[in-house]
Amino acid sequence: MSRIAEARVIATCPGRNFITLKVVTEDGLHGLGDATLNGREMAVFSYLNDHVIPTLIGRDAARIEDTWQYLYRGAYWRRGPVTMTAIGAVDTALWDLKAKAAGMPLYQLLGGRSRDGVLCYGHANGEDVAATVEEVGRYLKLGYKAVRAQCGVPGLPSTYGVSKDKMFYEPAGAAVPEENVWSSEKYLNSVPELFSALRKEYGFTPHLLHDVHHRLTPIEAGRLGKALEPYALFWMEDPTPAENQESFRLIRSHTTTPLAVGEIFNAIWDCKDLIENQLIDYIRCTVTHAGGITHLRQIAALAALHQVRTGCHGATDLSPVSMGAALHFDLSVPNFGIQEYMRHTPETDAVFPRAWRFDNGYLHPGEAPGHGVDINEALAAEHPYRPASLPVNRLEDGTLWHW
Ligand code: KDG
Ligand code: MG
Repeated sequence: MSRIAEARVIATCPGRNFITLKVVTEDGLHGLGDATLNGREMAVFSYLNDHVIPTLIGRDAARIEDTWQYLYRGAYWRRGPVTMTAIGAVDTALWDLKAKAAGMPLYQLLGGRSRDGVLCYGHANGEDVAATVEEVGRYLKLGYKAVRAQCGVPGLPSTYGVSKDKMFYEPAGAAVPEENVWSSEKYLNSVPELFSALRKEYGFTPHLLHDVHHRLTPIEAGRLGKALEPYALFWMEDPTPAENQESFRLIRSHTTTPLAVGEIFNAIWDCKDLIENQLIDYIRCTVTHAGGITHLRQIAALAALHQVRTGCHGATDLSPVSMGAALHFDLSVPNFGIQEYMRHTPETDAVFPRAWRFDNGYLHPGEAPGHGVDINEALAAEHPYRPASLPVNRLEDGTLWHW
């Protein structure tokens, strides 16, 4: 393997925005990393271009760990989503390069297979209980063994996770954030009814998941977890904002519904207390937002000590490059739990040719050297970046709330 000759950041919008880092070595190999931070894309674009790429040129591409330490410790200003997404992109691109140079699929460098396929969950949603039940059935017919179910809340004009059109849910929209209305009281009354209907219709074999999206207080989350116990969820996700890791002790003391947290975490320090105190069951950090394969392996190793399993974030804002890298990690990591999987648009799939595939409820990273995802730069250039933001949330009285 040789030195890094060139690195560039590619912004493209084949239906939604993606930022991709391409690192090219002197011997002509290239590696890719996803650098997409939904709604804050240009912050990472600039961080990479202005502060990271100048330090990469001439560096030995084989020194993945040292490069990680250089970008993390060396920056003085540590952590945060922008910095860690940029580091994650470099790290993923270097692992891709190392595996390509070795002529192996990345999972072989990570210790080889720990399983035959990667269990994934799809996203079903509907305006009301009947529509959501029907949609879950559609996913089960497609072969999914696990489905996340989100449902409209009676009395609220819109809610997180429920599509406005027939396509799967896509939260990023207008350049200036849209404002949604939220009521925890209305939501809390409606969720148990959904899962009761789902278990009645499909029994207890399919795994069912639900995302609260950070909206409840700890005691409300405890109440919801308890109310959902009869329906044996695979997990209840992000019940409350997790800045205060200690608050999960309260939730935990009220419910045995498994808890999943971490899609917005970017470093091991964000989940250290949650993991060490066994306050969660699944850790949802990604390669993209949590410092790449190198750092995610460290988080997973800590989690393994405490019987916490992985459940990597895989919404549409994680590019096919992110999914490619995640699947090699998932296939190899001992304490794997599940992988989130939201399909991308055909335009996105055309821009990012890939080796990974879905088959009967499982994802497979494929046997191509590296992580197996490439970018068609000419096609990417046909889809220029368009500013788009995630919505914000207000309570019915106008108070700003968590989205
Ligand atoms: O960019 C934000 C989305 O990734 C997030 O809202 C999706 O919560 C999400 C999930 O679980 O996929
Ligand atoms: Mg989520």
